[in-house]
Amino acid sequence: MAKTATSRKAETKTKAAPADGSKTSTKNGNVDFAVVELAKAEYQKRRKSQLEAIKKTDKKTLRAMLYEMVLGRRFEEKCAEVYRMGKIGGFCHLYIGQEAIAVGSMMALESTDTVITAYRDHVQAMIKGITPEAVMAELYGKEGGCVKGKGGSMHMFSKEHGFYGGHGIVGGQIGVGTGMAYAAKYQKTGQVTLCFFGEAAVNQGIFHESLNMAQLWKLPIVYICENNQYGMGTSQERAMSTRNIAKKAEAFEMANEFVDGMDVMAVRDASIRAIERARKKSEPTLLEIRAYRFMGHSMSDPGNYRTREEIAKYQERDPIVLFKDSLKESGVMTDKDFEKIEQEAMDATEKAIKFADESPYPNESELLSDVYA
Ligand SMILES: Cc1ncc(C[n+]2csc(CCOP(=O)(O)OP(=O)(O)O)c2C)c(N)n1
Ligand SMILES: [Mg+2]
Repeated sequence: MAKTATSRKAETKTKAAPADGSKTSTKNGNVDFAVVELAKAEYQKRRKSQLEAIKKTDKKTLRAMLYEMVLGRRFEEKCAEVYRMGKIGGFCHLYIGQEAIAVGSMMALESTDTVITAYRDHVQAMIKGITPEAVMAELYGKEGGCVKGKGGSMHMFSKEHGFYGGHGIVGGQIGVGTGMAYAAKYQKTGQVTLCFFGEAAVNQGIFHESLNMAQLWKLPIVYICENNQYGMGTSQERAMSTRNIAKKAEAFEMANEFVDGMDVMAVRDASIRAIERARKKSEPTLLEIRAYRFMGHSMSDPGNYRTREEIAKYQERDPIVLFKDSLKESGVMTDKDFEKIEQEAMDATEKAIKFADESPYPNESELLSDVYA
C-alpha cells in the first residue's frame, strides 16, 4: 500500500542496520527521542527551501524525479529480500537513504553525458537508462544482465547508456573518470562527466592527483563525493582530519559546494550550476553531498559500529518523505499521484524479478569472452 506524505516513520520498509546497543545512551537500546526531535526541526527548516525550488521546476521533471527515487528504494528493498533468499551471490551494497544524490545530480544531465561510480551502483545504473530488468538479472549473474552476468552487483556497465561502471577499488574510478573528461575535451564531444565516489575515497592519493589535473587542464567534470559518513565500519571522524571535504578543492583552486544530500532539490540546484560550469566553461567542480546510508555497508554488515538513535535521526529526514511532503504542500501532487508512482515502481520491480528469475545463466562457452584480465 502506498504511504501518505505525512507517514514519515513508515517510509523505510527495510529495517535499519542493527546496532549493538552498547553505544546507545538510553536503556535497552531504545531510540533517543530528543535526538529525533532535533532532526525533525532540521527537516522543517530544509523543507522551506525545497518548497521554493519546487516552484521553479516543471511538474513533469518533478514527477520523474520522485519516480526514480521511489523506484530506487523499492528495487533495492527487493534486492535485500532476494539476496537473503540466496538468489543474489557475492557482495551487494545498497543505496537506500542516498537516492536524492543520484536523482538530483544525474537528472540534470543530458542523455549523452557520461557517469562513473563505485560499487553502490544499482540506482545510478537505472537512472542512466539501464532497465531494471538488466540490473536485476546482472545481480543474479544471469545472461540477461547488462554485462551478461559477469559483473554482478558492483560492476554495472553500459557504454550505450554512457554508464562506465561500477568499480570496486575505492577511488579507482576517480582517475578513470578524469580520463573520460579529458577524452571528451580532446575529442570536442561536448559531454560532461559525473564522477561519484564515497568520502573514504578522498583519503586516497588518486583523488588529489585527479583534482589537480582536472583543474590544471580545465576538464568538463563534476566530482561528486557522496558523503554517507562511513567507510565500511569507520566513521569519517575516525579517518579524516577534517569534516570539510568540499573545501579540499580549494587546494587546487577548484569550484566547490557543500550540499544537503537529503534534499533532492538542493542537489539538483548545485548540480545544474556545476554541470553548466563544465559544459560552458570546461571547468571542474567538487560537490560534497552529505547524506546517510540507512542500511549496512553491504548485505553482510552486522552494523555494530553505530547506534539506533543515529540511524533514527537520519531516517527522520528521509529524502523521499521530505520530497513527497514538499510536493504535496506545493499542490503539485496528491496522495493519489504518490500511490500511482508507488504502484509503477512496484510493477517495474516485479517485472525485473520475473525477468531475472527466467533469464538463463551464461553458457559455458561465454566464460572467456569479453574478459581482459
Ligand atoms: C583501494 C581499496 N582499499 C580498500 C578497499 C576495501 N573497501 C571496500 S569499500 C570500503 C569503504 C569505502 O567507503 P566510501 O568510499 O565512503 O564508500 P561507501 O561504501 O560509503 O559508499 C573499503 C575500505 C577497497 N575496495 N579498495
Ligand atoms: Mg562512505
